[in-house]
Parts: sequence; C-alpha cells; structure tokens
Amino acid sequence: MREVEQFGKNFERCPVDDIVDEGPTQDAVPPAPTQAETKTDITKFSAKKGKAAAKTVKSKYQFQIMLTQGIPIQDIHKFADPYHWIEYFPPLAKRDLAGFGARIDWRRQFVTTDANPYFDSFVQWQMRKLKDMGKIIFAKRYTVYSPKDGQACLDHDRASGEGVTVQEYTALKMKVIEWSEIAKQELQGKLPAGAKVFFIPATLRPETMYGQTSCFVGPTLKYGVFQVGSEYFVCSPRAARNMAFQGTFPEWGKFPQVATLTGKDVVGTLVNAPFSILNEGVRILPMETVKDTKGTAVVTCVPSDSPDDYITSLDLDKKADYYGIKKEWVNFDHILPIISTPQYGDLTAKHLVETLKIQSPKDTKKLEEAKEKAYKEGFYKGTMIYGDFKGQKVEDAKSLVRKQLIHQGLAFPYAEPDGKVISRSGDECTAALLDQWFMNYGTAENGGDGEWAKGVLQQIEDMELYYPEAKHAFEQVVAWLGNWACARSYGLGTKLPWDPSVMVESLSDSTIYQSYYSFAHLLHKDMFGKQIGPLGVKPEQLNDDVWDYVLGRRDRGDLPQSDIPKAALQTLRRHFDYWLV
Ligand code: ZZB
Repeated sequence: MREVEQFGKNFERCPVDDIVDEGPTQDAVPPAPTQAETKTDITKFSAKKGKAAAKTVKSKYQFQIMLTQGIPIQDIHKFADPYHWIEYFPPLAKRDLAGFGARIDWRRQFVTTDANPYFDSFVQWQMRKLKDMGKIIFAKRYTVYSPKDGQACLDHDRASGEGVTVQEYTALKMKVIEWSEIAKQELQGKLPAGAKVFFIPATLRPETMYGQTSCFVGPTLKYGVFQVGSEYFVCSPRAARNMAFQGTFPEWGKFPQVATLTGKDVVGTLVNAPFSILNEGVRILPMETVKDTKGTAVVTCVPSDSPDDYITSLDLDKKADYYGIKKEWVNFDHILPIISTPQYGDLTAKHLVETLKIQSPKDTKKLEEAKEKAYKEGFYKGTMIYGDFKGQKVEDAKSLVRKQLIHQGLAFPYAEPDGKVISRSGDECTAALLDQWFMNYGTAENGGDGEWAKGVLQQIEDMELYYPEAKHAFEQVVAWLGNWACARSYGLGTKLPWDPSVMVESLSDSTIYQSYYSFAHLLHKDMFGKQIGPLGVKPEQLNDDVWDYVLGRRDRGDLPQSDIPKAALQTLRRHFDYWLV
C-alpha cells in the first residue's frame, strides 16, 4: 500500500538508483547470531536461518520481491488489499503441488482467517476457550516496534532482522557533579541553572555496580542531551528514540534534544556512580570500542568483572598523558572484588585478561571470548562477596540489586532490539513497551506463570524421540518462548473475539488448526466456505458448545444445545475422534 502511494500504481516513480540488480547478495548469508547466548538470557534460542536469510535476490522493496516471483507489474498494486493474496496464491500453489506429483485430498482444502467463516468460528472458539482457562493475558511487554507503522513489527513484517528479539538492560542514572571545561562551554545557555543532568549507561550486570571506577564514552561519538521532564539525560540519540516508546519521556514518541556533545568533550566530567564504593564520584573517560549501535553508547566501567573495562582501564592508566587524562581519574588501584567464582577467583576480568594474554583494548577477538567466559562463569557459578546480597548466588542477586536500584530512583529499565530491525516500510524499529494480549506460555523465569510450560516440559520428557538433541531443542524453545504476543492490528486473521480492533496473530491460530482437516470437507465444499458441505451445517450454527462437542471437550453422549441435527454432530465428532490415539 505504502509503495503504491509512494511510486504510483505501476511503480513508475521508483527512482532508478533504487532498482537493484538481481543476484546473490549478502542477504544470502545467514545473519550473525544476535546477542550471544551467554548473558542473562543464556538459554535464549536464536534463529540463525530464516526466511530473510533464504532470500537470494537483493530487492529493496516489496514490489521488487513480487516481480522476481514472476508477478506482472500491472497486477502488483492489487496486493495492497490483503484479501487479494489469498485469492491469488492458492490456485498457483495447487498447480505446483499437482505438478510436483503430491497426492492431496483437495476436498479438505480451506483458507484460514475470516475469509472462511467456518474456520473463523473455529479460531474464535479456541481463543475464547484459552482466555477462559487463563491462558491469554493482557500485559505490558517490550516488543520490537516500528514507530512509522505505529505498531509491533513481528518477524514476518520485517525487511531485515528476522529472529531479533528484545534485550532488556538496566539504565543507570549517573548524576553530573562537575562538567569538564569544554562541556561547560558547549552547554552554556542550553540548560537552566542547576539542571539535574545524568549520564545513562546501559548495563546487563547491575550486580557489579559496587565496583564502578569510571564511565566510558566513545570519543568520536555524538551524544544528545535530552529533556526528560525536569531532568536531562545524556545518551545516544538512538537510545533516546527507544526510550521514547517505553514511557521514559513524558510524551510518547518524543525525545526533545536540547544539546549535542561529542564524546571527547565530556571526558573528565565527574559523575555520581550509584552503589559504587567510590562515593565521591567517578570520571567520564574515553573508550574507542564503545559502539553507538548498542545500549546508550555510555558504558559504566567495572574492571573487576568486565575484561573490556579492565584492559581499557589498564591502558588509560599506563598512557594517561597520551589520552589527555589524569592518571588518578582511572582509579586503577580501586578495583573491588565483588563476585567470587570457582574458575577465575574473585577478579574474573583480571584473571581472564592475563590468562588469555590480552594486550590491548583492540584485541577484540580475545576480548569477545573473555567476555563470554566471564558472563557464563559469573552468572552460573558466581557468588556475591560484596553488598547487601553477600553470600547469595549471582543468579539470584542480579535481579535483587536491579530492583533496589530502580526502587531508589537510581536506575530504570531500558530495552532495545538486540540487532538492527528494518520494517517492510523501511523504518528502523525500536523496542516499545506495549499493552498486549499474550499467550501465557512463559516459564516462571521468562514472565509467565509457568503452569503451561511445566505441563509441556513434562510431555516432552515423556516423549521418546529418535534424536536426543530434538528433545533438548524442544526444551530450549519452551525456555525461550516466553509470553507470546498473540494479536496484532493489521493484516489477515480472525478478529480477537473480545477485542475486535485486533486480529489473532498468524502463528497463534495455527497451533491446533490441523485438527480442522479431519472434518473440513464435511463443513464446506470450497476453500472459502462459501458452498455449504454435505452435512448442511451453516457457519452461524457453530457455537462454542458445538465446537466443544466436535473437538472432544464434552462426552460423546453429551450433545450440545444446537439446531444442527444429532447425526451431523455425531459425524463431525467421529471424524475428529478417528485421529485420537
Ligand atoms: C557494566 C558491566 C559489568 C558490563 C560487567 C559487563 C560486565 P554485550 O555483552 O556485548 O551485549 N556495553 C553496553 N553498551 C555498550 C556499547 N555501546 N559499546 C560497548 N560496550 C557496551 O554488552 C553489554 C555490556 O557491554 C554492558 O554491560 C556494558 O558493560 C557494555 F562486569 O555494564 B556492562 C563480562 C561482562 N561483564
């Protein structure tokens, strides 16, 4: 629809530069794994191959993808109507399946969504049933979101970034005590007198905050000073844009920027580091490897547990003059043991930097390895040896320290997509905190009540599978699945029965749809359910009691209240029962 508006009905206004040649491209290479599975979400399943990866043709726009599928250009605009898709493709699919030699019982064909009123009724029943059972809940959750489209951007709505999910951080509020000289000049007249300004590092390790010795910025990166109510935050504009959709700023989607600063200009600024033993404050220092594509581009420095921070601090300490900083700003002699681990002792970062012989902050490969090891050992085997949760396992202390920080107004939750996601409308997606309907699949660890997951895990346990890895893979999916957003506001689908402004998401209505094949041919003759089938049942006759009966939720003898003849009900039930073991 957007491309038709943009380029005209036959896409005649698409700039020539944007028409790209066909041919294999980088897209053919599976995307790099998103966020190593070694952090807080250590068990997270990350799809390495997907539809996006399988596409071998470099096509910038949807209409170009369709052209490569052989659809004539003058027909493409018709696909702006979602119903055109389900008219257009089924005959082609049938042709190809027949050509392929597949033997298919075409009497049982049906299209899903409300394009077929019989199937629509079946999905509505299923959704009501799940809601009554407490399996569908309404809650606020982080979701990959396209500001341009004004809605969640699920996997199949993405031009790139399939499989990318949301990573949650703790955003720390480091209050400015004294600006560097250059920053002071830069900010003159831009902030009210006595303004409360905070540097906002994003961390995955709130439990290590006791050991902060400084805070890093990328010297060449651009930072914004953003007004957040009566306070001001310093972070990358990209991070501020994410926060704008998470309720951090007073107005949804807005992140007013009052000044711009370059990283090197703020070096030397003294900031308060919440929970740090250095309560007189820590200094902002330069770190070349800070990326502006991750977190807030402000990184708090914990040299006891972060190998990157340890080696950078060591380098800054050794070459203070070269970096134009004062040696005492680095606090290299204030490294605090916070976590004790069986393998790496109580200064994990130092141990790993030394044993892996990491020489400089530029040893990126070895540092990546060290970081992964530090995360794993710290999270699974570490014990707190400092702070309020001394003696407790890091696994438990992590969220307790985070809660404390947030509770005391020293931090707030921050989330972002853990990789770049571009929506089909060409928008770079953010993470947004949205009210949503969810399938309560989650385990206790990943946001659900755990009940459903427990049952599923038991069933997996009881299954005899040919490959033991398959069992493991199933278990991983249960751990990763979390609460699944099951509704969306556009496209095709069955309307959510109690909230018709949204539609059942396309995977959520597919979990038991296979059972529909057992009686589809009895209900309707054509795939759209326009011609009534041999039992003479009309879609409006299919109330919830009837579905309960047909799908085995009532005893065989317990016929539902319905004007469908008894024999027809029993036939439907028998066709379903046939497949039960
Ligand atoms: C404090 C801290 C203490 C961190 C620790 C780590 C560790 P990751 O793991 O690569 O996803 N970080 C955050 N933003 C950036 C950025 N823009 N550029 C470079 N580094 C960044 O990144 C998450 C961690 O990397 C964050 O958590 C932050 O440093 C840093 F003991 O905050 B952390 C083994 C690691 N230990």
